[in-house]
Amino acid sequence: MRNLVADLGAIVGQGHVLVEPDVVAGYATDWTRRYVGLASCVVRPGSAAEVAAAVLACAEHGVAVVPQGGNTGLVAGSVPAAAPVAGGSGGSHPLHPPPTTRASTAGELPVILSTGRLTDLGVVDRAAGSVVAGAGVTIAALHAHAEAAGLRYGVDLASRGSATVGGTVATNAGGIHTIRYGPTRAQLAGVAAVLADGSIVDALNGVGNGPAGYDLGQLLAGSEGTLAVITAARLRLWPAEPVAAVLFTGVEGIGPGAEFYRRLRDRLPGLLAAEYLDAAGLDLVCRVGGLPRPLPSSSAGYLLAELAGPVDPGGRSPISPRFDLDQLADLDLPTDTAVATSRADQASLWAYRERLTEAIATAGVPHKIDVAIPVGELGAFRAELDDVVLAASTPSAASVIVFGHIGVGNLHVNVLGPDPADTSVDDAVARLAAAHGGSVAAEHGIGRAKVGWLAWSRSAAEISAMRAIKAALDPQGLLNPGVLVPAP
Ligand code: FAD
Ligand code: 2HG
Ligand code: ZN
Repeated sequence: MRNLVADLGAIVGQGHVLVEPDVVAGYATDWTRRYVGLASCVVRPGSAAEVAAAVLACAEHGVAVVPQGGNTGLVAGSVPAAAPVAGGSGGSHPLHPPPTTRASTAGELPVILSTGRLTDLGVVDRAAGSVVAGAGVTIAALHAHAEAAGLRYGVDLASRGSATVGGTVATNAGGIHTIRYGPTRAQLAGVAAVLADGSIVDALNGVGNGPAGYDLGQLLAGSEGTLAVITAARLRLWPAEPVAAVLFTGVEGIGPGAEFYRRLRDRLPGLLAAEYLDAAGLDLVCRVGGLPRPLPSSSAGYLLAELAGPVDPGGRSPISPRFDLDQLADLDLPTDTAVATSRADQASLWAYRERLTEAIATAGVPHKIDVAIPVGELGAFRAELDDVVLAASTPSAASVIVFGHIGVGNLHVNVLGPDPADTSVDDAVARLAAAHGGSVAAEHGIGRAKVGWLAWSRSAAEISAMRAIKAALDPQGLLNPGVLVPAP
């Protein structure tokens, strides 16, 4: 391992190979603190050529590589396993390793390859409506860059300050604007990446990954670091749509919330976001965040909708609230619905939804089960959920918080209470999702946490095709072993 560290230092400069145990442990611990992995070091290449040389050096030493962007992933895909995983598959659910594991396996530990220095942002190509961004560019930086050119990037998420272009492509991230622009996959106009053998593929020229033949960029979307290290992406940009209003209203649970969403969608073509949170989530975010209650009344659930509107022709304000407020009159909204038209008021309403993940994290180490449920099944799924959690939880005093992107059925079930190492409740909720015709993973990916569940929502033929692709592109199984692809 000392040789590999020296080799990596010769490629990227010694200062960009981090070996200090506390520093490495920080990179090897996931955002939720539920997954604590083991790594030998962290390498921070500054260019695609350095990524290629670093991957090749690891391959020569037979050492696995875990690509990492902002480390905001929620399924343990961005951190190594707690014990080395052999040969590119496997899927244990390792949590909190005993200290002895660290010493006894140190020679085989993976290298975390951080993309934090790949932050080049190209000039916006207005003709094509796209921009090339380095894998380490944060989504917040990308938004600011697009906005400065009068355009918008279609994927947005509360982790925007840390989540990166590479990480969001690798997870095919969704987020709050998926109903309008689609997930990250839909924004991709090309990628550059380093394959497991150190070769560089580059399709950033604006004609995609080749109009004919296999589309490598689309293959890498959702590949979670198991097929290549993405070094940059060409991303589509959309015409900027000013936000006219954000509304926040009570609904009688997620089933009625889905019905209300359908009415909004049918009547308001400018719907940018439709988000749901249940009463437990609102209570928690108000308590932890010190936020005032948004509405005088209480409900079983709450729906937040963001509406695009035209620029004010009078030029007095950048947006024209009247446009959407008139349309809202037909919707039979509860009288105490909050409607925000100024940027500051809109941000205040968004805070109830966007600060929820952090609020949950302050309350404990959550079990996060991100599932996709057919929109028509949301009510039935929710009706069974509490009993399923209760039956699977030890101790039985678990608290359940449900929220998510209601328009696309991406639901985030968060459970606080059961021991982080106990996966019974996770398994039970994922099975319930599959029983309702849903998917065990919506937008966060499979990672290590869900690899044992893949067969509940993907066919044997699909999984065997995934294994074949993995084996063809990464025959030594060096890229993120144990993530996404289940062991045969
Ligand atoms: P990381 O966490 O570093 O990595 C995620 C995966 O991508 C890992 O498997 C890793 O190996 C791989 N990877 C990273 N970079 C590369 C690369 N360059 N090449 C190849 N593989 C790579 N997700 C959503 O989809 N929608 C949301 O609304 C959303 N909101 C969130 C809010 C909060 C507060 C938090 C903490 C997380 C949220 N997430 C959300 C989850 C997370 O932000 C996304 O999964 C995001 O895409 C991860 O990006 P990252 O750069 O942090 O990637
Ligand atoms: C969101 O939509 C994220 O806010 C995070 O996907 C979900 O915390 C979660 O479970
Ligand atoms: Zn989400």
